[in-house]
Amino acid sequence: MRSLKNILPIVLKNSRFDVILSAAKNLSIKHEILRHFTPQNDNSFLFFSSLLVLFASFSNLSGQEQTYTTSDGVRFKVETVLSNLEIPWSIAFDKVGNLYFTERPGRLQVLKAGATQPTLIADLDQVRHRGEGGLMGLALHPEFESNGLLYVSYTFEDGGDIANRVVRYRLRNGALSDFKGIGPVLPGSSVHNGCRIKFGPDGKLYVTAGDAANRTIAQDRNSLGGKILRMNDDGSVPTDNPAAGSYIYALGFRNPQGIAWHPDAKLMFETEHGPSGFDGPGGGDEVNIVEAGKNYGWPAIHHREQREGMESPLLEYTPAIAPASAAFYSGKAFPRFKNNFFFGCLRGTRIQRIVLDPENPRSVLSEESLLPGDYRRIREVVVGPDGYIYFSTSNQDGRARPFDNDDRILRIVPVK
Ligand SMILES: [Ca+2]
Repeated sequence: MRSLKNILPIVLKNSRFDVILSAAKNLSIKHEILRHFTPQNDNSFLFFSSLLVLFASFSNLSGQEQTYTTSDGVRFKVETVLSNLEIPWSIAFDKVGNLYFTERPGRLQVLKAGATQPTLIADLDQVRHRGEGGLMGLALHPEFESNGLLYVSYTFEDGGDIANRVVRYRLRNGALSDFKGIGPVLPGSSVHNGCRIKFGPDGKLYVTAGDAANRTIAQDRNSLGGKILRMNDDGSVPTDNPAAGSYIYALGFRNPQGIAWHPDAKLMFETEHGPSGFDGPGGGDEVNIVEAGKNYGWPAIHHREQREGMESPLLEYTPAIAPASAAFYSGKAFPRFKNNFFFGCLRGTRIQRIVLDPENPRSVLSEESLLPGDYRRIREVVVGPDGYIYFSTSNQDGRARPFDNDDRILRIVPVK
Protein backbone atom coordinates (compact mmCIF):
# COMPACT_ATOMS: atom_id res chain seq x y z
CA MET A 1 0.00 0.00 0.00
CA ARG A 2 1.33 3.38 -0.95
CA SER A 3 2.03 5.30 2.23
CA LEU A 4 0.20 8.34 3.53
CA LYS A 5 3.40 10.31 3.14
CA ASN A 6 3.36 9.72 -0.60
CA ILE A 7 -0.32 10.10 -1.28
CA LEU A 8 -1.47 12.96 0.90
CA PRO A 9 0.64 15.72 -0.71
CA ILE A 10 -0.68 14.67 -4.08
CA VAL A 11 -4.26 14.77 -2.85
CA LEU A 12 -3.81 18.16 -1.20
CA LYS A 13 -2.14 19.71 -4.21
CA ASN A 14 -4.43 18.37 -6.87
CA SER A 15 -8.10 18.78 -7.37
CA ARG A 16 -7.91 16.82 -10.59
CA PHE A 17 -9.72 13.55 -10.43
CA ASP A 18 -7.32 11.65 -12.69
CA VAL A 19 -4.28 12.68 -10.65
CA ILE A 20 -5.79 11.59 -7.34
CA LEU A 21 -7.11 8.39 -8.84
CA SER A 22 -3.70 7.59 -10.24
CA ALA A 23 -2.05 8.26 -6.89
CA ALA A 24 -4.59 6.04 -5.20
CA LYS A 25 -4.13 3.27 -7.70
CA ASN A 26 -3.00 0.67 -5.20
CA LEU A 27 -5.41 1.59 -2.49
CA SER A 28 -8.67 -0.12 -1.87
CA ILE A 29 -10.13 3.38 -1.76
CA LYS A 30 -9.84 3.64 -5.50
CA HIS A 31 -13.08 1.73 -5.77
CA GLU A 32 -14.64 3.96 -3.14
CA ILE A 33 -13.59 7.09 -5.00
CA LEU A 34 -15.05 5.75 -8.22
CA ARG A 35 -18.26 4.69 -6.50
CA HIS A 36 -18.97 8.05 -4.93
CA PHE A 37 -17.60 10.59 -7.34
CA THR A 38 -17.53 11.39 -10.98
CA PRO A 39 -14.59 13.10 -12.70
CA GLN A 40 -15.13 16.77 -12.01
CA ASN A 41 -13.35 19.38 -10.00
CA ASP A 42 -15.32 19.67 -6.84
CA ASN A 43 -14.30 20.47 -3.33
CA SER A 44 -16.36 17.77 -1.72
CA PHE A 45 -14.54 15.23 -3.87
CA LEU A 46 -11.19 16.56 -2.70
CA PHE A 47 -12.30 16.59 0.93
CA PHE A 48 -13.75 13.10 0.95
CA SER A 49 -10.91 11.56 -1.00
CA SER A 50 -8.49 13.06 1.55
CA LEU A 51 -10.49 11.46 4.34
CA LEU A 52 -10.52 8.16 2.52
CA VAL A 53 -6.77 8.28 2.06
CA LEU A 54 -6.32 9.05 5.75
CA PHE A 55 -8.60 6.18 6.66
CA ALA A 56 -6.80 3.77 4.37
CA SER A 57 -3.46 4.85 5.78
CA PHE A 58 -4.56 4.31 9.39
CA SER A 59 -5.29 0.73 8.49
CA ASN A 60 -1.65 0.47 7.46
CA LEU A 61 0.10 2.05 10.41
CA SER A 62 2.77 -0.61 10.48
CA GLY A 63 4.42 1.35 7.67
CA GLN A 64 4.70 -1.72 5.48
CA GLU A 65 4.64 -1.10 1.78
CA GLN A 66 2.22 -2.89 -0.45
CA THR A 67 2.88 -6.56 -1.02
CA TYR A 68 2.38 -7.76 -4.56
CA THR A 69 1.86 -11.38 -5.59
CA THR A 70 2.66 -12.80 -9.02
CA SER A 71 0.39 -15.26 -10.81
CA ASP A 72 2.51 -18.14 -9.45
CA GLY A 73 2.52 -16.88 -5.88
CA VAL A 74 5.81 -14.97 -5.64
CA ARG A 75 5.39 -12.22 -3.05
CA PHE A 76 7.37 -9.01 -3.35
CA LYS A 77 7.42 -5.35 -2.44
CA VAL A 78 9.00 -2.31 -4.04
CA GLU A 79 11.57 -0.12 -2.31
CA THR A 80 12.83 3.25 -3.46
CA VAL A 81 16.61 3.29 -3.86
CA LEU A 82 17.15 6.81 -5.23
CA SER A 83 14.80 9.73 -5.86
CA ASN A 84 14.85 13.04 -7.70
CA LEU A 85 16.84 11.80 -10.68
CA GLU A 86 16.50 12.86 -14.29
CA ILE A 87 15.79 10.07 -16.81
CA PRO A 88 18.09 7.35 -15.43
CA TRP A 89 18.80 5.28 -18.55
CA SER A 90 21.29 2.53 -17.71
CA ILE A 91 22.21 0.79 -14.47
CA ALA A 92 25.28 -1.39 -14.05
CA PHE A 93 26.59 -3.07 -10.91
CA ASP A 94 30.16 -3.97 -10.17
CA LYS A 95 30.93 -7.15 -8.27
CA VAL A 96 31.05 -5.47 -4.87
CA GLY A 97 27.59 -3.97 -5.26
CA ASN A 98 28.30 -0.41 -6.29
CA LEU A 99 25.46 0.79 -8.53
CA TYR A 100 26.56 2.94 -11.49
CA PHE A 101 23.97 4.75 -13.57
CA THR A 102 23.62 7.25 -16.37
CA GLU A 103 21.11 10.08 -16.54
CA ARG A 104 20.22 11.16 -20.04
CA PRO A 105 21.20 14.84 -19.66
CA GLY A 106 24.82 13.67 -19.26
CA ARG A 107 25.47 12.67 -15.68
CA LEU A 108 27.28 9.50 -14.66
CA GLN A 109 26.79 8.70 -10.98
CA VAL A 110 27.49 5.90 -8.55
CA LEU A 111 25.57 4.77 -5.49
CA LYS A 112 28.24 3.10 -3.45
CA ALA A 113 27.29 -0.11 -1.68
CA GLY A 114 25.69 0.82 1.62
CA ALA A 115 25.30 4.51 0.75
CA THR A 116 21.96 6.29 0.50
CA GLN A 117 22.98 9.16 -1.77
CA PRO A 118 24.76 8.96 -5.13
CA THR A 119 28.16 10.44 -5.92
CA LEU A 120 28.64 12.33 -9.17
CA ILE A 121 31.45 10.88 -11.26
CA ALA A 122 31.11 13.14 -14.28
CA ASP A 123 28.76 15.45 -16.13
CA LEU A 124 29.70 14.86 -19.77
CA ASP A 125 29.34 18.19 -21.54
CA GLN A 126 29.82 16.68 -25.00
CA VAL A 127 26.45 14.93 -24.67
CA ARG A 128 23.62 16.35 -26.77
CA HIS A 129 20.45 15.86 -24.75
CA ARG A 130 17.53 16.52 -27.08
CA GLY A 131 14.55 14.43 -28.11
CA GLU A 132 15.26 10.84 -27.17
CA GLY A 133 19.01 11.34 -27.40
CA GLY A 134 21.54 12.00 -24.68
CA LEU A 135 23.72 9.94 -22.36
CA MET A 136 22.28 6.45 -22.51
CA GLY A 137 24.26 3.21 -22.45
CA LEU A 138 26.63 2.10 -19.69
CA ALA A 139 28.71 -1.05 -19.42
CA LEU A 140 31.50 -2.09 -17.11
CA HIS A 141 34.37 -4.12 -18.54
CA PRO A 142 34.26 -7.80 -17.47
CA GLU A 143 37.54 -7.11 -15.62
CA PHE A 144 36.34 -3.74 -14.30
CA GLU A 145 37.45 -4.50 -10.74
CA SER A 146 41.07 -4.68 -11.86
CA ASN A 147 41.21 -2.35 -14.90
CA GLY A 148 38.52 0.26 -14.10
CA LEU A 149 37.34 0.38 -17.74
CA LEU A 150 33.87 1.85 -18.11
CA TYR A 151 31.93 2.36 -21.36
CA VAL A 152 29.14 4.82 -22.12
CA SER A 153 27.19 5.62 -25.28
CA TYR A 154 25.65 8.97 -26.09
CA THR A 155 24.32 11.34 -28.69
CA PHE A 156 26.63 14.16 -29.73
CA GLU A 157 27.15 16.67 -32.54
CA ASP A 158 29.63 15.35 -35.06
CA GLY A 159 30.44 18.35 -37.21
CA GLY A 160 26.95 19.52 -38.07
CA ASP A 161 25.40 16.06 -37.76
CA ILE A 162 23.67 14.37 -34.88
CA ALA A 163 25.42 11.08 -34.19
CA ASN A 164 25.94 8.47 -31.49
CA ARG A 165 29.10 6.91 -30.25
CA VAL A 166 30.54 4.61 -27.63
CA VAL A 167 33.45 5.86 -25.56
CA ARG A 168 35.60 4.28 -22.90
CA TYR A 169 37.12 5.75 -19.79
CA ARG A 170 39.19 4.46 -16.96
CA LEU A 171 37.61 5.10 -13.57
CA ARG A 172 40.19 5.51 -10.88
CA ASN A 173 39.72 7.09 -7.46
CA GLY A 174 36.27 8.26 -8.50
CA ALA A 175 37.43 10.22 -11.56
CA LEU A 176 37.44 9.44 -15.29
CA SER A 177 40.59 9.44 -17.42
CA ASP A 178 42.00 7.83 -20.58
CA PHE A 179 39.11 8.84 -22.90
CA LYS A 180 38.96 6.63 -25.98
CA GLY A 181 36.39 6.43 -28.78
CA ILE A 182 35.27 2.81 -29.18
CA GLY A 183 34.28 1.58 -32.63
CA PRO A 184 32.72 3.73 -35.33
CA VAL A 185 30.52 6.82 -35.00
CA LEU A 186 26.89 5.70 -35.45
CA PRO A 187 23.94 7.39 -37.15
CA GLY A 188 21.89 9.59 -34.83
CA SER A 189 18.71 11.61 -34.77
CA SER A 190 16.34 13.10 -32.26
CA VAL A 191 14.80 9.60 -32.07
CA HIS A 192 15.75 5.91 -32.61
CA ASN A 193 19.29 6.10 -31.30
CA GLY A 194 19.62 2.56 -29.98
CA CYS A 195 22.65 2.94 -27.67
CA ARG A 196 22.17 -0.05 -25.37
CA ILE A 197 25.65 -1.47 -24.72
CA LYS A 198 26.48 -4.69 -22.89
CA PHE A 199 29.26 -7.23 -22.71
CA GLY A 200 28.09 -10.65 -23.82
CA PRO A 201 29.03 -13.99 -22.27
CA ASP A 202 31.73 -14.21 -24.97
CA GLY A 203 33.44 -11.11 -23.55
CA LYS A 204 32.60 -9.01 -26.64
CA LEU A 205 30.91 -5.62 -26.47
CA TYR A 206 27.47 -5.51 -28.13
CA VAL A 207 26.05 -2.16 -29.20
CA THR A 208 22.54 -1.51 -30.48
CA ALA A 209 22.18 1.05 -33.26
CA GLY A 210 18.77 2.49 -34.17
CA ASP A 211 17.63 3.48 -37.65
CA ALA A 212 17.94 7.16 -36.65
CA ALA A 213 14.48 7.79 -38.15
CA ASN A 214 15.81 6.82 -41.59
CA ARG A 215 14.29 3.39 -41.97
CA THR A 216 15.95 2.37 -45.23
CA ILE A 217 19.38 2.17 -43.60
CA ALA A 218 18.31 -0.81 -41.44
CA GLN A 219 18.59 -3.13 -44.48
CA ASP A 220 21.69 -1.39 -45.89
CA ARG A 221 24.80 -3.37 -45.02
CA ASN A 222 26.90 -0.29 -45.80
CA SER A 223 25.27 1.60 -42.91
CA LEU A 224 25.66 0.77 -39.23
CA GLY A 225 22.17 2.13 -38.43
CA GLY A 226 19.45 -0.38 -37.55
CA LYS A 227 22.01 -3.00 -36.55
CA ILE A 228 23.36 -4.81 -33.54
CA LEU A 229 27.13 -4.46 -33.56
CA ARG A 230 29.78 -6.67 -31.98
CA MET A 231 33.25 -5.42 -31.12
CA ASN A 232 36.29 -6.14 -29.03
CA ASP A 233 36.80 -4.27 -25.78
CA ASP A 234 39.16 -1.84 -27.53
CA GLY A 235 36.64 -1.10 -30.32
CA SER A 236 38.24 -3.23 -33.02
CA VAL A 237 36.32 -5.72 -35.17
CA PRO A 238 36.46 -9.30 -33.85
CA THR A 239 37.89 -11.79 -36.32
CA ASP A 240 34.89 -14.09 -35.84
CA ASN A 241 32.12 -11.63 -36.73
CA PRO A 242 29.58 -12.86 -39.35
CA ALA A 243 31.17 -10.84 -42.18
CA ALA A 244 34.94 -10.30 -42.23
CA GLY A 245 35.94 -6.78 -41.22
CA SER A 246 32.38 -5.71 -40.37
CA TYR A 247 30.98 -4.70 -37.00
CA ILE A 248 27.53 -5.97 -38.00
CA TYR A 249 26.34 -8.87 -35.88
CA ALA A 250 22.69 -8.76 -37.02
CA LEU A 251 20.57 -6.35 -39.03
CA GLY A 252 17.04 -5.09 -39.68
CA PHE A 253 16.26 -3.31 -36.41
CA ARG A 254 14.29 -0.12 -35.88
CA ASN A 255 15.23 0.97 -32.36
CA PRO A 256 16.64 -1.83 -30.24
CA GLN A 257 16.60 -0.75 -26.59
CA GLY A 258 17.31 -3.91 -24.63
CA ILE A 259 19.68 -6.86 -24.97
CA ALA A 260 20.33 -9.67 -22.50
CA TRP A 261 21.58 -13.25 -22.64
CA HIS A 262 19.80 -16.33 -21.38
CA PRO A 263 21.97 -17.48 -18.45
CA ASP A 264 22.15 -21.13 -19.54
CA ALA A 265 21.49 -21.14 -23.29
CA LYS A 266 23.54 -17.92 -23.82
CA LEU A 267 20.98 -16.82 -26.43
CA MET A 268 20.70 -13.05 -26.92
CA PHE A 269 17.20 -11.68 -26.38
CA GLU A 270 16.43 -8.20 -27.70
CA THR A 271 13.56 -5.73 -27.27
CA GLU A 272 12.70 -3.01 -29.74
CA HIS A 273 10.08 -0.45 -30.59
CA GLY A 274 7.77 -1.04 -33.55
CA PRO A 275 6.59 1.62 -35.97
CA SER A 276 4.73 4.62 -34.62
CA GLY A 277 2.60 6.01 -37.42
CA PHE A 278 5.08 8.10 -39.41
CA ASP A 279 7.06 5.01 -40.45
CA GLY A 280 4.43 2.28 -40.38
CA PRO A 281 1.28 1.12 -38.60
CA GLY A 282 1.43 1.54 -34.81
CA GLY A 283 2.26 -1.18 -32.35
CA GLY A 284 4.49 -4.01 -33.48
CA ASP A 285 6.89 -3.84 -30.53
CA GLU A 286 9.15 -6.86 -30.57
CA VAL A 287 11.10 -9.36 -28.53
CA ASN A 288 13.60 -11.23 -30.71
CA ILE A 289 16.19 -13.91 -30.19
CA VAL A 290 19.16 -12.41 -32.01
CA GLU A 291 21.69 -14.67 -33.70
CA ALA A 292 24.80 -13.94 -35.72
CA GLY A 293 24.21 -12.79 -39.28
CA LYS A 294 20.41 -12.91 -39.19
CA ASN A 295 18.06 -10.28 -40.56
CA TYR A 296 15.24 -9.10 -38.28
CA GLY A 297 13.25 -7.53 -41.05
CA TRP A 298 12.79 -3.81 -40.43
CA PRO A 299 11.39 -2.12 -42.43
CA ALA A 300 10.68 -4.83 -45.03
CA ILE A 301 8.58 -6.74 -42.51
CA HIS A 302 7.14 -5.63 -39.20
CA HIS A 303 4.60 -6.81 -36.59
CA ARG A 304 4.14 -10.56 -37.19
CA GLU A 305 4.81 -10.47 -40.90
CA GLN A 306 6.98 -13.20 -42.34
CA ARG A 307 9.40 -13.29 -45.25
CA GLU A 308 11.96 -15.74 -46.51
CA GLY A 309 15.40 -14.92 -45.16
CA MET A 310 14.06 -12.73 -42.35
CA GLU A 311 13.21 -13.43 -38.71
CA SER A 312 9.80 -12.68 -37.26
CA PRO A 313 9.67 -11.75 -33.58
CA LEU A 314 9.35 -14.23 -30.74
CA LEU A 315 6.81 -11.88 -29.13
CA GLU A 316 4.95 -8.95 -30.65
CA TYR A 317 2.89 -6.27 -28.90
CA THR A 318 0.12 -4.20 -30.44
CA PRO A 319 -0.78 -1.61 -29.21
CA ALA A 320 2.71 -0.42 -28.39
CA ILE A 321 4.18 -0.90 -24.91
CA ALA A 322 7.58 0.65 -25.76
CA PRO A 323 9.97 -1.94 -24.35
CA ALA A 324 13.06 -0.15 -23.07
CA SER A 325 15.44 -2.70 -21.56
CA ALA A 326 16.12 -6.40 -21.09
CA ALA A 327 17.29 -8.59 -18.20
CA PHE A 328 17.41 -12.25 -17.34
CA TYR A 329 16.94 -13.31 -13.76
CA SER A 330 19.81 -15.33 -12.34
CA GLY A 331 19.83 -14.24 -8.69
CA LYS A 332 19.05 -16.15 -5.53
CA ALA A 333 16.42 -13.91 -3.94
CA PHE A 334 13.61 -15.12 -6.25
CA PRO A 335 14.08 -18.82 -7.08
CA ARG A 336 10.80 -18.84 -9.06
CA PHE A 337 12.18 -16.15 -11.40
CA LYS A 338 15.15 -18.27 -12.46
CA ASN A 339 15.90 -17.66 -16.16
CA ASN A 340 12.77 -15.53 -16.57
CA PHE A 341 13.11 -12.61 -18.99
CA PHE A 342 12.12 -9.12 -17.81
CA PHE A 343 11.90 -5.77 -19.53
CA GLY A 344 10.63 -2.31 -18.60
CA CYS A 345 7.90 -0.62 -20.63
CA LEU A 346 7.69 3.12 -21.17
CA ARG A 347 4.30 3.56 -22.79
CA GLY A 348 3.21 0.24 -21.29
CA THR A 349 4.06 1.58 -17.77
CA ARG A 350 5.00 -1.81 -16.34
CA ILE A 351 7.61 -4.54 -16.11
CA GLN A 352 6.88 -7.47 -18.37
CA ARG A 353 7.84 -10.93 -17.11
CA ILE A 354 8.33 -13.69 -19.67
CA VAL A 355 8.52 -17.29 -18.50
CA LEU A 356 10.43 -19.50 -20.93
CA ASP A 357 10.35 -23.25 -21.21
CA PRO A 358 13.33 -24.57 -19.20
CA GLU A 359 13.68 -27.36 -21.75
CA ASN A 360 13.50 -24.98 -24.69
CA PRO A 361 14.34 -21.32 -24.03
CA ARG A 362 13.02 -20.38 -27.48
CA SER A 363 9.54 -21.26 -26.32
CA VAL A 364 7.41 -18.89 -24.21
CA LEU A 365 5.35 -20.61 -21.51
CA SER A 366 3.61 -17.55 -20.11
CA GLU A 367 3.93 -13.85 -19.46
CA GLU A 368 2.52 -11.33 -17.03
CA SER A 369 2.64 -7.62 -16.31
CA LEU A 370 4.14 -6.47 -13.01
CA LEU A 371 3.32 -3.12 -11.38
CA PRO A 372 1.05 -1.98 -14.23
CA GLY A 373 0.66 1.80 -14.05
CA ASP A 374 2.06 2.07 -10.53
CA TYR A 375 5.29 3.84 -11.45
CA ARG A 376 4.24 5.06 -14.92
CA ARG A 377 7.08 4.90 -17.45
CA ILE A 378 9.64 2.21 -16.62
CA ARG A 379 12.92 2.10 -18.51
CA GLU A 380 15.88 0.11 -17.21
CA VAL A 381 15.57 -3.29 -15.51
CA VAL A 382 18.68 -4.92 -14.01
CA VAL A 383 19.22 -7.76 -11.55
CA GLY A 384 21.52 -6.68 -8.73
CA PRO A 385 24.21 -8.84 -7.14
CA ASP A 386 21.80 -9.12 -4.16
CA GLY A 387 19.25 -10.81 -6.42
CA TYR A 388 16.83 -7.89 -6.22
CA ILE A 389 15.40 -6.50 -9.45
CA TYR A 390 16.34 -2.85 -9.90
CA PHE A 391 14.39 -0.62 -12.26
CA SER A 392 14.24 3.03 -13.22
CA THR A 393 11.39 5.39 -14.02
CA SER A 394 11.40 7.74 -16.98
CA ASN A 395 8.72 10.24 -16.04
CA GLN A 396 10.93 13.33 -16.40
CA ASP A 397 11.26 12.77 -20.15
CA GLY A 398 8.32 14.99 -21.00
CA ARG A 399 6.00 12.14 -21.88
CA ALA A 400 4.34 11.57 -18.50
CA ARG A 401 3.31 13.45 -15.41
CA PRO A 402 6.08 12.75 -12.88
CA PHE A 403 5.48 11.80 -9.29
CA ASP A 404 6.87 14.34 -6.80
CA ASN A 405 10.09 12.38 -6.26
CA ASP A 406 10.65 11.24 -9.87
CA ASP A 407 12.65 10.04 -11.48
CA ARG A 408 13.58 7.11 -9.31
CA ILE A 409 15.58 3.94 -9.15
CA LEU A 410 13.60 1.31 -7.28
CA ARG A 411 13.99 -2.36 -6.50
CA ILE A 412 11.77 -5.40 -6.21
CA VAL A 413 12.56 -7.35 -3.04
CA PRO A 414 11.04 -10.59 -1.79
CA VAL A 415 8.41 -10.77 0.96
CA LYS A 416 8.22 -13.99 2.94
CA1 LIG B 1 11.61 -7.17 -36.67
